[in-house]
Amino acid sequence: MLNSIEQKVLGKKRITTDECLYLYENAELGYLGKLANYVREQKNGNYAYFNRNFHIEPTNICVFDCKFCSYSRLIKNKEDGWEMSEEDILNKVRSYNNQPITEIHIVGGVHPHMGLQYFASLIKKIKDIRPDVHIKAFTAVELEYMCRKAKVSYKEGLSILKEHGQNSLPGGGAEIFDEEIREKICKDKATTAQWLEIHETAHSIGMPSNATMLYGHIEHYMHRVDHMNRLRNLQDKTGGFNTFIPLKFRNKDNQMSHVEEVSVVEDLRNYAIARVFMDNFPHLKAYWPMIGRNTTQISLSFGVDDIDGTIDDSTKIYSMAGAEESNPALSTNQLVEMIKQAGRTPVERDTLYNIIKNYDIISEIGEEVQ
Ligand code: V47
Ligand code: SF4
Repeated sequence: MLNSIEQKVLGKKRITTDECLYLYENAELGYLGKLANYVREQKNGNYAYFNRNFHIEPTNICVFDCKFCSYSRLIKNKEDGWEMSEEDILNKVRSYNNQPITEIHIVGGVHPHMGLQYFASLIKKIKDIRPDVHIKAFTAVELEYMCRKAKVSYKEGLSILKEHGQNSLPGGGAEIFDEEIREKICKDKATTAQWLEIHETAHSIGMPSNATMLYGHIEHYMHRVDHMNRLRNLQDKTGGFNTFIPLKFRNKDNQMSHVEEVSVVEDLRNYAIARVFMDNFPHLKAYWPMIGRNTTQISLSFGVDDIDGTIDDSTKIYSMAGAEESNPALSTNQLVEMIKQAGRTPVERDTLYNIIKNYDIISEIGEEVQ
């Protein structure tokens, strides 16, 4: 079977869900790396993308209680959590006024008092300060809650946010689509069908999005295959996804701390299989604050072509869950060096993968990298 899978991949043919499961169960790391690297280089050459962004997490107070989440504080334990005021948020945006960031990533807990109108007006105010910046905001879980509370359809809710300046959706909240596993780790929040419908609706009104998969907890390989297959099918229909982002489950300080984390070998195998299976996703992202700088560098040889952004110490989701990066921030210079050391060409992109700077060309013509 490995031989026929290899022939398909080299012939740019799609592999089936059974073949994907076979790879998870049987293929060793070196073999997978070779296949994934072939696909990666066909799609993205030697480029390794990053962007200049920062995160705003308006609150970690959440009406839901996902078992893997180390970050949220239930509304009943409100005093342990944080809530940024609108002025705090706008001041944070103003603090980047002289910096060439291209993206603001806004996600947080699902707060019962921060609704659609509040966020729409917030986005408008952010855009008034930085009209040039792309706003990637709100997971499908936050959007489902906002629309339900505001009694509007997903299309109406998303259109309001779009009119106020929101450009795209991040990929969070997908977790694992299998309904039985979802019931065990994050019951009550947006269902699989709702997550997929919200992304489909966003694509239909011209808002692209990303997709994630939380892996390495109580799911089995077949659940990862099922998850990626549902995304691949939706992408066939809409073409609206930019990037697939596998997220490794981290076990510190959450209700699933007894579940052991998977190995780095498993992380790399997972990236490689995702790259081979998700043939209609243009990009595969390793989110560096989650897996650390070393694994991120190696992932660039296992299918990954994007390592997210400078982030500037502005997210707590992973440090609170035990990720290597306790204060995630890398200067552009550090990201560029990290990529070069891995033998790839550093390319700064915007959210939609338009090239802003190719750092190989720039260093060849002697321009200073800042
Ligand atoms: O949906 C929460 C994950 C996600 C843990 O679109 C955890 O560019 C591991 O989706 N261990 C939110 N993961 C973050 C997210 C994201 C991040 C970076 C870039 C983009 C993008 C999207 O974080 C949640 C959940 O799957 N998460 N807790 C944990 N203990
Ligand atoms: Fe809330 Fe998101 Fe954490 Fe779930 S993962 S508890 S929805 S913040």
